[in-house]
Amino acid sequence: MGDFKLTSVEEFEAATARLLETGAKVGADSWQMRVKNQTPHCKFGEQGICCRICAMGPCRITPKAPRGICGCDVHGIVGRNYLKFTAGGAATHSDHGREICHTLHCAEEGGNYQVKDPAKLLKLAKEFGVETEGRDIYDVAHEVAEAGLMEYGKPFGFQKFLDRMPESQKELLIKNELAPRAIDREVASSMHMTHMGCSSKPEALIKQSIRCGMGDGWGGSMMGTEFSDVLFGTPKPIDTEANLGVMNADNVNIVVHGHDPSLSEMICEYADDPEMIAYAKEMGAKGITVSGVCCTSNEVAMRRGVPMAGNFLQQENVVLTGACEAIVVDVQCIFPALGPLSKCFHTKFITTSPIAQMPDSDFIRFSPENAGENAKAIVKMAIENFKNRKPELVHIPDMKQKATVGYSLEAIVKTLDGVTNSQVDVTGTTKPLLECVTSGVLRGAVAMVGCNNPKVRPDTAHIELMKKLIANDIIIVASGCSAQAAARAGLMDKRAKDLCGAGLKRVCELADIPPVLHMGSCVDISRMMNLVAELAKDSGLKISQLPVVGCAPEWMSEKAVSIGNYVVGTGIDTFLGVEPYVSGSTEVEQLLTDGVREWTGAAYTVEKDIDKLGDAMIQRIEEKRAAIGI
Ligand code: CUV
Ligand code: SF4
Repeated sequence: MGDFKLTSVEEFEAATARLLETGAKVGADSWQMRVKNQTPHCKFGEQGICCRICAMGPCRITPKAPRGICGCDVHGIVGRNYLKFTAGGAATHSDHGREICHTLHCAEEGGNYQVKDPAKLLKLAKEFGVETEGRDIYDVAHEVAEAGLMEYGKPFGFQKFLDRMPESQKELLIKNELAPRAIDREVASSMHMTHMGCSSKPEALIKQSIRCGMGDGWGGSMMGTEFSDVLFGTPKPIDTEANLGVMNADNVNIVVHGHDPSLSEMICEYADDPEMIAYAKEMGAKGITVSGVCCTSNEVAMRRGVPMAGNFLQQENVVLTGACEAIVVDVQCIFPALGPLSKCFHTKFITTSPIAQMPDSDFIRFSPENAGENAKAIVKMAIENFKNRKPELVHIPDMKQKATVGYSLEAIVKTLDGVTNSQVDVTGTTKPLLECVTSGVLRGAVAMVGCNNPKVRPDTAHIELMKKLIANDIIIVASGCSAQAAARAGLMDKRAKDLCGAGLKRVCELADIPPVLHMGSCVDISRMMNLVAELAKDSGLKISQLPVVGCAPEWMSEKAVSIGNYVVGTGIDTFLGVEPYVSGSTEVEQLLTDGVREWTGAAYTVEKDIDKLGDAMIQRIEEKRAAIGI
């Protein structure tokens, strides 16, 4: 097996420090410097007590001025801000899902995009009531795509995928008016409710925050995941590597960054093209290396084993290596800093989406129709840029870990099939996993998700929490930048089983899995929702009774709040390590950390001390076990 050692956060930091020295030489700015300039942050903003939704304001709440000019109190202002924040995130994820629906609608035999997983398509067709008998697979694909697109604006009914929920949770949501209707309607209603002179009652605002989030998790994001699987294949376990050392000094390095696999898949496709590789050699490189940052990296890692260079707060680092010929981005979580930073190096910063246009970038507009030809043009551009490298600036930290990724719900069910003592046939269900949990071999599961945030020492919370949880026989499913933190540390190496408690270690050995399972990108948190829904159905328990919790210890984006709301809305307790901007209102805080439990079966816990956050999760899992007598 060879020696195995986790990479420590100190080692990450030493590598970053070395890269920042290069940055200093070329006069580059960095987030580390900008954080200093922005500290301390505005207290009003931090507490969520500033309102600027009408031009009589901005109004900010102080002891002397307890109400805005319109008379809105602090609870109304904080609640409205929270709902607007959610709506931003839900719109973002859902629009990503919509793009994927459009891509599927453009799929054709021999075209840029094709159906790679027909079985999944047929399953979706059945769910959406689309006729499949004797039909061409592409006719089915187009009709399913259209049915998906209709979910965004349908005038009546709830999100189709709610039918995947156990009845208990679905009924609870319908009863409390939390079941999401059309996705766009939930976003628009949120914007309507937060207009001047509409809702200022915290209960109403928080309820809509949950419902809007649910439209993301059980609507837009879930379609994003499912339709991506149809187009690019449902992930299966695959080996890859993670951290900056995956970049190769001898090769043309292309880094994909953003979220939509329609771009990254195409770039990978053309980077593998023998014609392109030959061209790279002609230009003096030994080959082409594609690696990724953020969620689009997760997408191509899960399906192709493309290595992960880093997560959110490493995006500047890939340019600082001096060995990045092109950083190609689509949408979301892209630092505008990449423009000016690239200018300090030879790096081409290529934007591709009308949704994310940035100064100091080359804009090559990507669409399903021109995807092939534009991907080829981008790969060529990167190759031709190889000669412009400044050798004296090249430094790639020699640091990477092996990772096994690709644990879609389907893959988890299949992989764990053998791990059971059951006399009855439980294959193809979550029952083997349930058996591990009920017998106590596994104490429970934690879904680790979300971003990095400079407010937390980057990656420490993700990594330290995971280490603690697996040592306590709690299996981790991870996505987004959390998954990348795990992979870079080595926690997705199967040898990390030695860091687990005896029970989890045994499961890892029997199933041949790492203790932290990479379930994909942020939209793929929908895979986790489907997993818990199946676990609840297979066990006859409510979702809120399962010894399962969610955790976003370093979150930063609006999307993360939308996610948190749908995880809570699904009935899963959610633990945050960064405060949302709600501390200004005792009422809103009370609702989020307690009141919502009555409506959904779950609530939030916010705890900035990482160790205490871990203890709180373990305690919650044990309480849930005790309550169901296991
Ligand atoms: Ni969508 S939302 S920083 S890339 S997880 Fe990563 Fe994941 Fe947060 Fe963005
Ligand atoms: Fe001020 Fe009310 Fe206008 Fe907000 S809506 S800015 S609190 S007057």
